[in-house]
Amino acid sequence: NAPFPRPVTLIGVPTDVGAARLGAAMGPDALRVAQLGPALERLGLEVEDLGNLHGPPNPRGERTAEGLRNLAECEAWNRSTHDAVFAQLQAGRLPVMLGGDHNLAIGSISAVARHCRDTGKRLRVLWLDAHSDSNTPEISPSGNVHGVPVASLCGLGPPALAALGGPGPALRGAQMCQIGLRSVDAAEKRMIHELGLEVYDMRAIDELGMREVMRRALAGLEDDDGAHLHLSFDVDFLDPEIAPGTGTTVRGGPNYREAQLCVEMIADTGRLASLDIVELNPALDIRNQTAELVVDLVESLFGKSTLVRAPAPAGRR
Ligand code: 6HN
Ligand code: MN
Ligand code: MN
Ligand code: MN
Repeated sequence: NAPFPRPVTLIGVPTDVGAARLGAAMGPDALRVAQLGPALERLGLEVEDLGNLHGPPNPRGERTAEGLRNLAECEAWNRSTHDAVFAQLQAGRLPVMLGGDHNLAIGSISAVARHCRDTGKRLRVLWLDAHSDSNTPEISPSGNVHGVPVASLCGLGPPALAALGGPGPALRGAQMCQIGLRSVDAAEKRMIHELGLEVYDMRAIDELGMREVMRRALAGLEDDDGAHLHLSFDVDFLDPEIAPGTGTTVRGGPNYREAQLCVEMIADTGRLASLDIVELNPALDIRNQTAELVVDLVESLFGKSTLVRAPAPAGRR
């Protein structure tokens, strides 16, 4: 598994302060019960589990004047996440966030963006999700922070989140590619265009097939050794028939084979350098099957394949 020489650090982020329902805070331990660390070690990777970050409990607050719920708690969780991720990247390791709800992506991706600025790397973010998570507080129908991380990373919304990694937006919309969308709020549709995100929704996957969608989404990465690929993997990307253990399921997602091809093609680029696994909710799962599925997919993401893989012929890139 030559593409992943760097060691992996697992970072538990047991929070549900950005979510609509309780339970995602148990996600990190469900992934440990499903043997995520040993699975990566079997692939020849060196793995260290830092345990869980600490942060405030969920006050289950109402929306405040800022338009969001639990903003102070989300800020605290994201500060710890940012610092932990930045330290691991500086140490030359590949951080894997065990979430936790998707609000934690503000902390992790702002840290990745800061690291890329410091080291002159080109950052590409892949966002696998049923949702776009591009609301601002003004247009959010729920006030839940897991619905606003993308706009926050692009500099919109309260500075507590939007300027978490320092002044100025962490990200330009064009650096992010979203795949699997099938539930986008009315005003959020316009925001996707304003931010300039590259989006492949379920209709694009139906029409083009997962292979062509991923070929487009990953174009150029394989040949760019100065690229840093961050994957933010929301478990609700997957079809709820195979992944019931998450709080905001939407029917009609990628099936098992499509999901496998998606992560296998990411592995083939050899550029994966940081990863969020978010929105796993064990309280809604059936015998930890969603956590086990995620571990299976993460193995493929880190290069597990059925056959010995020959180098891709030049024409296939
Ligand atoms: N997630 N668009 C909805 C909202 O409340 O803003 C749902 C967001 C879901 C967020 O799944 O990470
Ligand atoms: Mn690096
Ligand atoms: Mn989602
Ligand atoms: Mn999400």
